[in-house]
Amino acid sequence: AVVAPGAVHVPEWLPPERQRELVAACREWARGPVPLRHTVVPGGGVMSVQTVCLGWHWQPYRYSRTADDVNGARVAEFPDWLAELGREALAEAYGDESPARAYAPDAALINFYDGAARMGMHQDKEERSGAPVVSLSIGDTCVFRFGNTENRGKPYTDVELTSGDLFVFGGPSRFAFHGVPKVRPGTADPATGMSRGRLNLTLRETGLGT
Ligand code: MD5
Ligand code: FE
Repeated sequence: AVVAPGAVHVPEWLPPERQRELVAACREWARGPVPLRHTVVPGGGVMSVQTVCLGWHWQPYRYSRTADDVNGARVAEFPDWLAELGREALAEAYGDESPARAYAPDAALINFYDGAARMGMHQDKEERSGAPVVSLSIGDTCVFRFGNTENRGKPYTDVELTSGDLFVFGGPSRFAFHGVPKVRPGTADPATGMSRGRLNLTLRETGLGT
């Protein structure tokens, strides 16, 4: 479904087998070299979501190779197979005539939401690239709020994201405000590999080079 120009939602795109593979990979990345943690924002606030990064480490509001706000370690490599999955996702969302072949994501943010976690309305502006963001959801269903490019408020559209869903944000939707106002605890099918909570992977081109 095209939610807005450049914003495409593909329900249940990932088969259960691929969901389980991603969950297993995320479990490993969550252990290190930089552990899954609650990000602290400059004002001292602590995000309810827990995050681990690949390729580049995101901290509010910049990217670095090392996790200077956690343990100083260099983040895990962004694997080629995950970039290939990103290209498949773009081809699915936009069709084969899309820039899918040229898509070369070099950073992933992996977010874990427990039943109480939320993400406030924000824009993703740290990347120096207008390339699309690929979002993959696994586990509990959430309410995803897709907003406008002007402000955090209305108009926005609430979309339920369930396990296996793909969402691509490109073109005019790349810099829209968005957030996750609610997770629906206990809605995950354990066959996805998530017995509780919601996992979201976003693939991005940082435009930061090597
Ligand atoms: C999530 N993550 O469900 C979301 C999915 C984040 C974040 O927001 O920053 O880690 S990514 C949704 C997204 C990315 C880029 C643009 C837009 C949405 N958008 O224009 O709506 O954990
Ligand atoms: Fe975001």
